[in-house]
This record gives sequence, structure tokens and C-alpha cells, in this order.
Amino acid sequence: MVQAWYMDESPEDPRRPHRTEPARPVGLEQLRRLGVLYWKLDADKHENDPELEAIRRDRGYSWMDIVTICKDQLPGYEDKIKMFYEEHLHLDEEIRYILDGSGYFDVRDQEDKWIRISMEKGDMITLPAGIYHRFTLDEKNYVKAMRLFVGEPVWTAHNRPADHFEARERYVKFLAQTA
Ligand code: KMT
Ligand code: NI
Repeated sequence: MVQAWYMDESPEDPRRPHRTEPARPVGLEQLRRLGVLYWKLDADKHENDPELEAIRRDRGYSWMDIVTICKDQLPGYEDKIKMFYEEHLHLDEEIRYILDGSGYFDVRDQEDKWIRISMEKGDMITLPAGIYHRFTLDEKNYVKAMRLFVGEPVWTAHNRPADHFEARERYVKFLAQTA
């Protein structure tokens, strides 16, 4: 099952796990209350997977591509890594399916605390529009992921503070309702 935990506040390398001491694990139910959806799939079957097709159909994830994030394969690697780890939101869902390698998606909880979600091969996640989040590689420095989108993709990241967007206002209302 996917692992998630509350992060410590240490400023050391973000690619380290940053588990609090003692550990404070976070379960799927808690992630769901934040609007974060999670599926476990067989990544080796991603080219022809009825389970993936069903999710895409149900949720309207019509668009997809595959990206590899590692020093030698991603043009502008250092800048992009920096951007991914800036706290930001999007006006649409962020949907990622890990095909190989691993990395961390950090999301803010209801009390603005960081939860770290450890994503490995076969893990698929949807972050809701309006949630503050960030991404980093872990110490293995490599991930290959499918990016999905409802319709034509918009990758614009709005760095925090971005509270005036309607998507953010809607998300804050959603959080209040599920509290
Ligand atoms: C993003 O938008 O944060 C990314 O595309 C990087 C993560 S993909 C595993
Ligand atoms: Ni993002």
C-alpha cells in the first residue's frame, strides 16, 4: 500500500524521507478527505490495461503523455526540479501514474501541515484542483511517469500565495465540508 507520513521541519535535502520522529503515518482515508485519490495498478501493463482504461473513462482523463525525470534525460533539469518543489496549485487536477522509479508528492493537510506521499512503480494519484502541493525526486533521482489530463493540458503552476483563484476557493469549501 502507498506510504504517506507527516514531514519533519528539517531543512536538509528534500530528497530524504523527512519522517517525523516518532512517525506519524497517514492513511488513504485521510488522503481522501483532502480530495486526493489513489489507485494501485500494474505498471508493466500500462500500454494495455483495462483497469487504467476504466479510470480514464470514468474520470474523463482523455489526454496523456510519459515523462522521464532524471539529470540526463530532462532538458532544463535543475530549473524544473526547483519549480516542482515550489509550493503551488493548479486550476485543474494533477494526475500522475508512476511507471518506473519513485518520488515524493507533498500535500498540505487541513491544518497546513505537509504530508509526504511516497510514490513508486504502479502508484497512480490525483491531486485535486486548488490543493497546495510540491514534488521532489527521492534519493534514487529517477522517475518515469504518465501524466494525464481532462482535455487539453494546462501545466501552469500558481505559486503560493494563490488564494484568490476560484479553484482554490472551491477547494477550501470542499475541505470545510469534509472536516
Ligand atoms: C509535476 O508537475 O510536478 C511533475 O510533472 C513532476 C512530477 S511527475 C512524477
Ligand atoms: Ni503541481
